[in-house]
Amino acid sequence: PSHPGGETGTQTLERTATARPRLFRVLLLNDDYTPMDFVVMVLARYFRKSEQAAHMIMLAVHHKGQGVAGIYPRDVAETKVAQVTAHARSEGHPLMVVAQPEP
Ligand code: NFA
Repeated sequence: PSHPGGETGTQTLERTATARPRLFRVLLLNDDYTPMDFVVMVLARYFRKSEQAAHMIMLAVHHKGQGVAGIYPRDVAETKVAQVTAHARSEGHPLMVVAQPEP
């Protein structure tokens, strides 16, 4: 890169901003009390899943203990965790949602 000032001694190497953000998984954790229909609604509304996909993911969480609702940059993932947690608590459900960095 050229330096119009013509200073010597240091040089900043330019690099096009191609680094991709680290991605985070948003996980839903199973519990014994949150209604299945609420989990399906969450997957459809906050994670843009079809009703059919939402139902399949809900059942996978129910049977396996946890499952991936979506994968996003950190700020998006943390916002979804906060929004879904607030919605669940406002309806009295214990649903747990967490963000976890992709390996
Ligand atoms: N296990 C819950 C029930 O039987 C349903 C559920 C699924 C909860 C997925 C949380 C996550 N009502």
